Amino acid sequence: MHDRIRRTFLNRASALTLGTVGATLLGAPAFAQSAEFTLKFASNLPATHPLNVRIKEAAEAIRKDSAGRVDIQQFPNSQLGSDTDMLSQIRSGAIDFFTLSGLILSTLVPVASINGIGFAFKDMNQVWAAMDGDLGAHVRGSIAKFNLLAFDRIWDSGFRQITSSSKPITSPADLKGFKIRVPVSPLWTSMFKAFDAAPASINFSEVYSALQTKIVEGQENPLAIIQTAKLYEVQKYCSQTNHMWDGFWFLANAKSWARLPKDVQALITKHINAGAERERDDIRRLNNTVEVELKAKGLVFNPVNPQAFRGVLKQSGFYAEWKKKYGNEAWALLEKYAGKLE
Ligand code: X2X
Repeated sequence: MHDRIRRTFLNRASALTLGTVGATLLGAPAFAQSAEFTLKFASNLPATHPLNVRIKEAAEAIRKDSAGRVDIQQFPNSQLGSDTDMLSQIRSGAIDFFTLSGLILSTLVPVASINGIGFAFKDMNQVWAAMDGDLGAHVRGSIAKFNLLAFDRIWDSGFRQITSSSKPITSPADLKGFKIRVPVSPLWTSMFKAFDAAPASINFSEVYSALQTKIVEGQENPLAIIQTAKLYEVQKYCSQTNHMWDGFWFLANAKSWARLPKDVQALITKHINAGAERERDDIRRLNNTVEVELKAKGLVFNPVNPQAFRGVLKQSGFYAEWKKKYGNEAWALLEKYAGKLE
């Protein structure tokens, strides 16, 4: 009994993030005073995903280069709530930094989903040219109107693939009536409706259990996420549709950002953008090995003919509809990099 209480107490004490109290209680020397700027970063991804690994590394570099003045606390794995919750928190300033898919951000900033238009980008060269070029600049400009700052470099999520527990998706016809989880975003729902699927909007924090309990048959995500979130444990098939490219904007609450001194802003910007470049490299390398690893875990892969899927979207009026929603200027920027879509 006594032991159990003590262990619980120790766990609690060591769980304190800003160690001063815990360290003193445990008899360790009370080290450095707490930081001058304590900032919260939140993400929906597991701690093992390259995005969180590189942000942890950047936070350490920032702590060191600022001689302990800046402490970025990291909350991966939807610890602070679902994407929908975290989006409200970054808007109110309850969290300072948040990595969010542009497609989900589009519930606030409509044009932010434009990079997710189905079968637009053919490869990563097109993606980086667009996102580091005029299309990305246009999206960041729109984000800035909502009291949010998007850092220059978008982080890679990857091309998305469809997984399923019931059957492989080999042609567009296999999507008819298919119960698929999609993130909370009108573009995702619209695209899977164009295939006559039955999309259900579910935040990422609920995806594993939704698949496990068979509330939905399938979901779609890049391989790096299928692996790090262990979705292969509750899915059998992986269809290599590459149906859209998705990335994470590193967002700051503009008001909390403006309160930071210029030198602190410069330090954070430098290390976070450098982290994004490294993470892009990690994902590129991971894409060469992850398929073999997932196959070894039992996932069954199949290729598809992307033209067949693209044809259905075109016929259904999907491209025309979204061109109208985004407007000619934004659409022209997408086509500048992806080529003519209609
Ligand atoms: O929710 C998802 O599927 C994820 C993790 O890919 C996004 O953040 C869009």
